[in-house]
Amino acid sequence: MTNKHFALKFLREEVLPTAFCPGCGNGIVINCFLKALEETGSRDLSNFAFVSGIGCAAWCVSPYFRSDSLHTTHGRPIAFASGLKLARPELNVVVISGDGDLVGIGGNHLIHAARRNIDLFVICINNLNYGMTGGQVGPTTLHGVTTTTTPYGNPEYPFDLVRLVESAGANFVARWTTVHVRQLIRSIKKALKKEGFRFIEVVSQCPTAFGRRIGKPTGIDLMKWFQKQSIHINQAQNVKETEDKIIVGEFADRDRPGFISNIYKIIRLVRENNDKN
Ligand SMILES: Cc1ncc(C[n+]2csc(CCOP(=O)(O)OP(=O)(O)O)c2C)c(N)n1
Ligand code: SF4
Repeated sequence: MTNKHFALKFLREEVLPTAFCPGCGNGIVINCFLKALEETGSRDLSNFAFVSGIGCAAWCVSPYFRSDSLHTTHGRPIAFASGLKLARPELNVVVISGDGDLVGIGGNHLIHAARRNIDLFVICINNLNYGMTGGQVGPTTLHGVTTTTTPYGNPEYPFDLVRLVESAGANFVARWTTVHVRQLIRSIKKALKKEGFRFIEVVSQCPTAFGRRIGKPTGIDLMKWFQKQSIHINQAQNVKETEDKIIVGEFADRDRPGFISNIYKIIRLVRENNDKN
């Protein structure tokens, strides 16, 4: 008898292998997410619903996860997920999508979902560019970096995603890279157990559309770069210049009631009031 990889029970074997390029970081994120589920005792995905937008990262869940999923329009997964969670509060609703999808075209949904503290778990795979469409500059692309649309270097500055989402009001916020698999699995396990808005940014490699334009043409080149540039939030406080660093760690861990319990409290009050009248 052959020993199957643990992740296969969560995946649709009939559509494997994935369509991702060799060296892409998306597989590492899928593996970490499924490992976290395995370690928290999940045997299948029946109490989950996954939502993604458009882009390579959005393909992580659909069609590969053996679960219900919505593969939605570009930028709108959080809007779809919010409606789904309101209608089916008993489901664990998880959004896995890219930085262009969640923070570029979908940026407004992201900050308002964090402000509402709505009970969604969002994993943003930040590969620092629009990968699927050929490597254009995006709102997370580093300053000065060469992309297909910034051949002389990016004149803009990137969002600091974790600070943005933390200050908007999310209950749980973390950033890791694809090099930090143990830490990422730990944060995913923590986020899965919490209510409210939970957000994990994973800085991930896109060798095909991004890496080869900055002299890092393989997944390993980019991962070595992430490792070199990463600094833990606790150490970053003692370092003067952190602009070119990837600050990793957990940035918020709060326990404010989530939007679902707040709104259902109001629904109950309205019903009680109606019954009286
Ligand atoms: C409304 C709309 N605008 C633009 C596009 C083209 N488009 C498809 S994927 C994509 C970028 C996705 O980037 P990201 O979310 O970072 O995912 P990645 O492919 O890098 O994983 C864009 C702009 C689209 N599909 N729909
Ligand atoms: S283009 Fe980039 S993000 Fe998309 S599959 Fe290839 S390596 Fe991954």
